[in-house]
Amino acid sequence: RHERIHTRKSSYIMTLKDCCEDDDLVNLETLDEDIITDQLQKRYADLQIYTYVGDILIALNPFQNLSMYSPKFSKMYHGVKRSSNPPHIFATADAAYQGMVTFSKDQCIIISGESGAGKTESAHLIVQHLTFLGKANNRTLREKILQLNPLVEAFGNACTVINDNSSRFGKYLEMKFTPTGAVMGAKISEYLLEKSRVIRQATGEKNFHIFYYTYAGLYHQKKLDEHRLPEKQPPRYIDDENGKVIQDIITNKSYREQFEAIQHCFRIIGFSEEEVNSVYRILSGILNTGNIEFTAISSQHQTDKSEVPDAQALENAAALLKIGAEEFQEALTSHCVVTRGETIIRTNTVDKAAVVRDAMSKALYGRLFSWIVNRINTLLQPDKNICNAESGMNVGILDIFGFENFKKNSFEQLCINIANEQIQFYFNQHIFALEQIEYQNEGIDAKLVEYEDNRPILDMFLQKPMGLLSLLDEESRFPQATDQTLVDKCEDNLRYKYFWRPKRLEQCFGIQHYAGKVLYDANGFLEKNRDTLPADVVVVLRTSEDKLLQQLFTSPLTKTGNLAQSRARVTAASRSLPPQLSAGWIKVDTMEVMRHPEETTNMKRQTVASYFRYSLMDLLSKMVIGQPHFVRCIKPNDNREALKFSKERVMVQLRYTGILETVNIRRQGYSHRILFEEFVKRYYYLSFKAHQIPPMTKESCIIILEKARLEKWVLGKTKVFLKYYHVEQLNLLLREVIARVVVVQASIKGWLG
Ligand code: AOV
Ligand code: MG
Repeated sequence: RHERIHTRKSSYIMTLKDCCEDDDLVNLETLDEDIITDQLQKRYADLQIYTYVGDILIALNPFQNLSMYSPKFSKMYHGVKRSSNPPHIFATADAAYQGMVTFSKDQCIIISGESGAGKTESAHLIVQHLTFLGKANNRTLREKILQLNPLVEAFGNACTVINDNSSRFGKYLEMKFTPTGAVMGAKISEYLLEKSRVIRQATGEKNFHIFYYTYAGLYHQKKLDEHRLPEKQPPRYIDDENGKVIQDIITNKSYREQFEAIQHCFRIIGFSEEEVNSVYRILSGILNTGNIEFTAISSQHQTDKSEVPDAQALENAAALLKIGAEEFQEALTSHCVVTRGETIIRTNTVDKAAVVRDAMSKALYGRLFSWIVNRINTLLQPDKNICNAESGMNVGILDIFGFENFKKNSFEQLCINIANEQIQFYFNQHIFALEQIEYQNEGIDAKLVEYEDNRPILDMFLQKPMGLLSLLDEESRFPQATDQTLVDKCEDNLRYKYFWRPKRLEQCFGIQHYAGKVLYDANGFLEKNRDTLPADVVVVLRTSEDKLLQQLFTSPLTKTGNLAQSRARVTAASRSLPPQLSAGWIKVDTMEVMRHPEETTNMKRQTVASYFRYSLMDLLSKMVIGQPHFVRCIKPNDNREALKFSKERVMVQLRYTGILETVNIRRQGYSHRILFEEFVKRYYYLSFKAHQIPPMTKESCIIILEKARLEKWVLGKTKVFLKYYHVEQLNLLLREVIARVVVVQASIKGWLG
């Protein structure tokens, strides 16, 4: 099946005609949805899972392992023209890398697609190829970078009904390079971990992978006792309908192997043994915390008091978290209120105590996750002796949780889907809006391509003060508000065709997302948005004798980085955009003071929704500074079956991602638009002598373009308009010329002795 890949030789001197017509949808003679889908289907049957639309890559999930990702393939796709080889994810990684080195510009690879479409796998393959290209002569660094995704994903991914390895957080991974393109470090930013999974999972779903791996590992190391984990009765947080979780953990070899793999990741990346042991203890502490139960003490006067009837779980948790059991119990069953300078202790009802317990587990896990990410970032920081931060460049890889539509959708799905909505908007801006505005400004005659603009939907969510997230925040501030009043409020205020309320379902509302209709159940929205962690619990956790745990609750959380920096990035990015766009580009209020939702002391409370806004802004601010490359993952069927191509499912995805329109604009349009001056600076070598810098004019551009024998380029008022393959050809020529110069210089040196 991969014959073609093996037989097609890669060569610098091939022309565009070598390109197999089928590889790029832009070459299709007639265009409609059916033809595009048929073409993809035909290719899929041949296991050609990748297809181009100009410079955009479509990736169909093969649902089987393909032998096309070995180092041999990395070599094959290194620095060659796209058309020399069949489409491949390595070619996209390569284009980003070459773009970074040639133009000294940051790059960003945006991978999108619905849940289970293959984003995370694609991200891994990109990292693999970039590590290869980055010539990490330091083997340890290479290994560290390769271990970083598996480690973070063990903590941030879980089995859902759609995907056994579903990302439950958004991840932006920046690989850092020296100006000559040697990899020197990496940095991860994490977005919106679905913490609620720690305490509860939907039917057929699981907790985060790491709980099962750890359980299996501790079992085989005979350390379950030490971690107060039972061999029979599963802890509540990982128990399921069958009650056979532990049996599964013990017998399933893969859990144990995964544990070994994670141990390896920790070691290679550079975590200390003490740190890793703390991590396992905290995880076991969380599982034991989940087993703490409460009953009501009813006396004549008080019915709202709770106690812990069986102290075992409480003592276990306290021992693992290295806190006092009594103080712990106090913090769960009561809370301090300060009124008029006086501190009063109020008791918690059984329900309230259970909520506090779960809030603590979520906070523990969330902070542990952030700590791991931060620690990785510290350990993978570029060595200052090799390159200072300013002269380095990076390729960012975005892999978020894909669009989700379950039978029951909650607050988490809403956030996930809004994030996807924002990524789609970014894609549209880049592919359609920006490009067409430039044609107009530059006086270039091009037919306008119509596309589905999802900005109104984003407005409905993000606008202030009447967007859905603002309304949610407003309701979250009222103690009397309920999930029902929230839905009422939305219905009264959101006058959009994208919002509706189903008749017989009380607490539900529907949203017409770009990727389809989703019905949300508002039950629990307010509580999830408030995400409160009582100060009493924080106080107790701060007394922990575990160094790591103490640190989790004392040092301020620097989650996604420095606000001032991201604000500066946004401002800089919006300046470089045409005014029509920059206003709506970053839709969040950059002046908001951002704190972690759990940092409740003194200041006005930060909700999940407002933190989410901030995260989105921060993410976009990172993305907009780089040259984007898009990978569109498509799920060929819903049964995860190899070789099964459901035409309807694919068609729907092609439609909502606007592929037909993308093909159209890529066919007519010019994906690269370079200022005359920049163009001359970059390419004058091709037709002028090195010391003979020509004037930075349109005329010089023409001389260069003609010398390179390119056709079909266009000149605007200030810019050269090029197709992606023009740029490819120019870069190859440039590299050849530079190589010749180097050879000549070397020989001159030789002659002179
Ligand atoms: P996702 O990241 O897009 O979903 P994944 O990357 O986790 O999806 O892919 C889902 C599954 O599809 C993987 O676990 C693999 O089994 C298979 N798969 C995907 N790409 C490939 C490939 N190139 N080769 C072989 N198998 C593949 V989510 O994270 O759920 O949105 O939140
Ligand atoms: Mg994923």
